[in-house]
Amino acid sequence: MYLMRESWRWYGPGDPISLDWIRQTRVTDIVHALHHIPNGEVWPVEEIRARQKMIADYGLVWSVVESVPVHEHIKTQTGDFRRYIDNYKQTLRNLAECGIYCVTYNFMPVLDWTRTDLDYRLPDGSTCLRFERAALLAFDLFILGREKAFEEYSEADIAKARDYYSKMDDEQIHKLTRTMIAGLPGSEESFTLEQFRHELERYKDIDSEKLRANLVYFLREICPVADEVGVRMVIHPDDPPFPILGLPRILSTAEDFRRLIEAVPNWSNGLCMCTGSFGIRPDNDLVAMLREFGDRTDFVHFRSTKRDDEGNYIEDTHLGGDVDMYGMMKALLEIQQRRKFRIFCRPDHGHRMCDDLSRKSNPGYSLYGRMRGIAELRGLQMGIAKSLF
Ligand code: DNO
Repeated sequence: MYLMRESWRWYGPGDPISLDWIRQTRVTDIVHALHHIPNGEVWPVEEIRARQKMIADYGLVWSVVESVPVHEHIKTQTGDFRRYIDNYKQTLRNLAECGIYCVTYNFMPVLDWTRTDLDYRLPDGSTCLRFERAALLAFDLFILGREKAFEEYSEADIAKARDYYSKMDDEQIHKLTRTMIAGLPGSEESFTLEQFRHELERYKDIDSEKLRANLVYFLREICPVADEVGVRMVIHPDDPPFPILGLPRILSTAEDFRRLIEAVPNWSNGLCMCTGSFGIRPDNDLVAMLREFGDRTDFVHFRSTKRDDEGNYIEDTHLGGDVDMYGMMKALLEIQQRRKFRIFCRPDHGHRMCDDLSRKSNPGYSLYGRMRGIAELRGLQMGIAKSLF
């Protein structure tokens, strides 16, 4: 019987959730990145090894990189993008030399993941991350003031956003702005409004087809190297999986990934199955995606969202929400038995609950919330595995 390997994302020595605590969750593997190295530069072997040692001192193994960030110049194919691609290849070689073979990345323009509320209170007193469409629109139309936005939304939407905005005080405006563009954990960029407008400008002539072409170009460059050194590149889906702020999207559906592997069939071209991101769209059949792409799925983010009919969603408990976690776990375990080659999984964002509420931690990356998640998932995995295999 082969189980998936349970991992935990650790942000490094500054993470309030220490390796000492992480090992008490009984996960075996660590998901990590060298966040101190500027985006686009090579990750030196010595630095990778130093982190591996720090992690190994706690009996844990750094198995997955999340992420080696893709420089904006690569996404837009401007400036120094060739140098950044060469650096990326070298980083992959260095990681493989250190025995790390699973690398997550995303190809989302300007912003990594986006939410409008990082501390939404649930009836039981815990808090979760939330995406509220009216808040996004209010930001886009009235705070950012993106001109084109007025052509993109319906009259009714604009009216709703205007109403939302008119009820905000300065502090709320400031908070929403920070939430949107100051960089959530894992994203390597943080902007002021002015800088952000400038970044958006770079994408004015880049639609999703162009962005997809740039991704294919990037993968055709790096995948031969990744194949050679045995690194699986697992792309993280767009989060949220629809266009925001006029920016193009390229990995929101099964069809998007299908197109990507048709264009770049290399072994190293893999997928990070983020159940929370893909799960936001009711037209994504997650279990079917696993059945189709299971052989390329080396890394899983377990998280469940609960959506309403107005385009809003909250991040629910790991077994709650809209995602069929039982179906996902069962499909993954079947794939795992066939492949044998270990699939890594981690509890993605957790609620802030109990002592989390008095501790500062990275939004989504609380201790107890994620620990509740991994405990529930561990039981689910064990229960299914024992009854099936
Ligand atoms: C958020 C994460 C993302 C993810 C990157 C992968 O919690 O899911 O920041 O790590 O998009 O490149």
